[in-house]
Amino acid sequence: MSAKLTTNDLEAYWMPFTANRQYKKAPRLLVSAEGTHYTTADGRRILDGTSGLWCVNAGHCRPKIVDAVRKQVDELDYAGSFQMGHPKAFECASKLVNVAPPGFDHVFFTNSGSESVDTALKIALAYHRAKGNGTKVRLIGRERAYHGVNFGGTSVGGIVGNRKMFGTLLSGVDHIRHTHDIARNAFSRGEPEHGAELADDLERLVALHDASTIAAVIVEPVACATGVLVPPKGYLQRLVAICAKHDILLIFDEVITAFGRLGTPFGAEYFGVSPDIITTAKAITNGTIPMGAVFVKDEIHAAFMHVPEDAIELPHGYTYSGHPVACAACIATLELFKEEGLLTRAAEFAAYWQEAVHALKGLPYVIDLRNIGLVGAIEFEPIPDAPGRRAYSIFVEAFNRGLLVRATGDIIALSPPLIIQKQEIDQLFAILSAAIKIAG
Ligand code: PXG
Ligand code: PLP
Repeated sequence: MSAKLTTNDLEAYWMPFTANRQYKKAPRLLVSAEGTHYTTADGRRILDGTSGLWCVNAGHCRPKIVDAVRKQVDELDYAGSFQMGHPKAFECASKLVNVAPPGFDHVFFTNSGSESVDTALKIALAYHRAKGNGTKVRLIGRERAYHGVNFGGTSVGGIVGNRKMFGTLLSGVDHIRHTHDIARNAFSRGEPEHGAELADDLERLVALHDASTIAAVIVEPVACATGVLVPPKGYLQRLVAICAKHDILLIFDEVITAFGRLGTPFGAEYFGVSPDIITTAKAITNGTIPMGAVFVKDEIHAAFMHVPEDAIELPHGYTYSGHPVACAACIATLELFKEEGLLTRAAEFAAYWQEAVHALKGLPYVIDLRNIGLVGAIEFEPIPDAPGRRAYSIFVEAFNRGLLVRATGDIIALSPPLIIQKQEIDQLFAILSAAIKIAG
């Protein structure tokens, strides 16, 4: 083995979504975690203001989940899911449909949000074909959307920087407008007042392409990764109605909003609407083991069940779909969520959280503050000709002061573990406002 391959060599690892050369000059290394805090390689405690990457909803290294994983690895390390099964996958699916909104009676397992999205898009296409509507082949996303990084998710995604390097992507994809409107909605508390009519942009695409060619629309109920765009009041309701009118499936990408982030078990429930398919991942195992799940309504599942009994209804799946260790982690996570009331806990803290977010008003370069559930965002005026640099500097300053936040463009996003205490919320905002004053 080459001598340069030591553990201190940062070179070999090509890090995802990272400025690799900049990072490796001043690495930020996390070595352990517990509850709401990480510990760095140099022994500093860091308050986790982002639940990892929006996934550690119950806090870090919870013994119940750790024990379940340990026991499972020891008992059944791996079992395939193609024409085979193991009990925990069935138990896990049953427990998941019990926490899902009414009507979502079937679960397809994946290993990530990106895989959940591509799975959902494929199910939508195959569903229409199974119903005899094989011309419904177009997929509609939304500007500024993040649906992961696989080809399907990149295609329906709407973040230019994530798309432009990768060719023409899927054909037959179009996008409706995003809902961000600082001019009318800056400093909104929860859902903004203005913009429900932006849902009508789907009617524009229906007029252009014809409903007979459109299979599905995919949206994040709250577009988190792009910088927390909260849907205007009435927007999602309008989108649901337009989809129903034209027999277009509505996919809610709840990779972030599922499992309590908004104060309800799923985001669909927060907004009182019911889509046709829901994609999840992340907090499904509290981030402990990779896993994703696609929830479908009975009507969709049933459409696949008309082929002969010995035919495979959906030729799709992953080597690790329903992995035993992921299923064990998921079951323990759902039990922990239930024991501690975590799927609704954000609702108890949302008002306190909202006040804390909006108390940042007036700090330098802050042009918008947004919040919903236990999610917050601070948008900054960009440095001329250096987009993203201001938020990045604040992120680094906050980290040096003991707080992990997420910078995306010139927006700082916040999403602490749902177990956070009020005093830790105060601490989070004290560090953040100091970082904004110094680095902003
Ligand atoms: N859909 C949505 C709505 C997401 O937020 C994915 C799909 C993809 O999931 P995977 O597991 O394949 O990464 C996501 C992921 C950020 C950030 O900085 C957001 C995500 C991932 C990493 C960072 O906000 N969202
Ligand atoms: N590529 C090759 C050559 C494979 O054999 C497989 C799975 O068998 C895959 C890709 C897909 O891998 P996964 O099922 O882990 O997504």
